[in-house]
Amino acid sequence: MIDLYAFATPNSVKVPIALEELGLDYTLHPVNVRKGEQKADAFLALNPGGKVPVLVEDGFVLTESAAILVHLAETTGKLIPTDAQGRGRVFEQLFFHASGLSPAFGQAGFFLRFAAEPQPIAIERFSAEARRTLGLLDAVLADRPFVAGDSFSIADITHFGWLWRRAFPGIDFDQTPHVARWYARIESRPAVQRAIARTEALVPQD
Ligand SMILES: N[C@@H](CCC(=O)N[C@@H](CS)C(=O)NCC(=O)O)C(=O)O
Repeated sequence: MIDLYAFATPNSVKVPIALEELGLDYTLHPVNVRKGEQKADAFLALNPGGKVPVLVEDGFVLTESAAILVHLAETTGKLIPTDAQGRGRVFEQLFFHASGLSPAFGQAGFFLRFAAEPQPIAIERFSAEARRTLGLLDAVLADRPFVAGDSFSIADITHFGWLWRRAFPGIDFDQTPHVARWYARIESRPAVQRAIARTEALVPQD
């Protein structure tokens, strides 16, 4: 039995995408990060880090979207290659996402939208870093159909999460045609569409 605690956020959506692609049943529990529910005691007992997503599988609690994707891929033997070089390429993209693209997009969005006082140097620094990391991804996709090689993998899912929410840091695909083509292909996958619909439905309509 799989329970997923999530919201309509870039890191959350990655997990429903993987679960839908793998054909696994799961129950989605909304954690409204706009209302601060991720800092409530009940949720902190699950994840002391106070962030979504959190996966609970038969009592096993796992945080960090990349770790969750790796766990799902390893337990099913899908969405990750079996050969060492293929796996290396997948991990290369997962780490690049977690340490590079994801923080740049997150900080750029924060300083653009939430900072109490305008912080031009921070906006400039993180927006440039967001564009730089997207440019690196574009160069990768000039040579490959998927971010880690010839087949769709958890590496595609991890990048898709933040690119799905690219409006938050004010990023578009105008200068990255390979990313634009890849994104459209991933977005059109039926499992991805089901996952997005379920994730968006977590937001209350009020
Ligand atoms: N490295 C974590 C980051 C998780 C994260 O930043 N989650 C955001 C939503 S995308 C969150 O919970 N934000 C609420 C907060 O920081 O209070 C992962 O990949 O799972």
